[in-house]
Amino acid sequence: MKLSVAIAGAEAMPNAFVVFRGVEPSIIKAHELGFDGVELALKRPDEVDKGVLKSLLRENSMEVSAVSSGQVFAARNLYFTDENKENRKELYDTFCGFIDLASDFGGLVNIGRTRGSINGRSPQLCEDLFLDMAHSVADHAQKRGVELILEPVNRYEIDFINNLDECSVLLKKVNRKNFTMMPDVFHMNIEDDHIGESLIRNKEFVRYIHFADTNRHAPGDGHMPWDEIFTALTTIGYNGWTTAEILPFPDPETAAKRSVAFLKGKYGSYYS
Ligand code: LER
Ligand code: MN
Repeated sequence: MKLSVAIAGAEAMPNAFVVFRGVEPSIIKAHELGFDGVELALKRPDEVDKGVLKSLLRENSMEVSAVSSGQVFAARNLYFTDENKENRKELYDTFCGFIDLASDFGGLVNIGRTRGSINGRSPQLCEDLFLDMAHSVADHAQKRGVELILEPVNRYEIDFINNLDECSVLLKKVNRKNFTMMPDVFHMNIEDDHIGESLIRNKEFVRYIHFADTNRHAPGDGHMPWDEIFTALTTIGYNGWTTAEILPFPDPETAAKRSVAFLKGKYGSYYS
């Protein structure tokens, strides 16, 4: 099982859930601390220079696990359920850029909060708006050999697709092979009935995982049922990326070191 950490550009908003900022120094730091890869939490596709990224990854034996898009929602207010045509075009272009980037780096693009909310509107209208954009971006991703991964997010951040069961229902309507799911155990702890059972029930779509503890600190620093989670992951034969998407508490380096030590310990017990 491979371990990654979410990082962002130097100008990421204070509320970005990343350990390190500044793409280039973060890759070096993440490698030194024992991660196998980085998840790029980007606002825009041109935030990274592909040539620089490629050599940095090679020099540090690192991979990009995925490109994630939370900042597109948080910093640019672009989302799949928006009715405004110009905004939809800007979002589509942004996702096509992320997909093109992911075709060289990692092959996966996340859709978290940027799916948007319902916010008092017709749920059917919002679902139709989501599906329309989902199909458009999936078509572009298909041409580039890239996959999209939809992340259930807790009710305090968004009111549309909060748990894995709801996500699976929607993914069946999307009905594209390159459109699956990114569970995040922080959100599952709030929304899903039992984390292990839900992972097993929705296993057909589980493609990538975000890890944090219940307080969104480093794994091991809260009361997340990690043994239930690892038992479920081994039961479903999950062997993909696990990405620490955590708050930099008490400081970025300590949070990163604790994540690596705790998770590598669990990988040793469950995957050797
Ligand atoms: C936000 O809480 C989160 O988990 C992100 O990965 C989704 O945008
Ligand atoms: Mn997440």
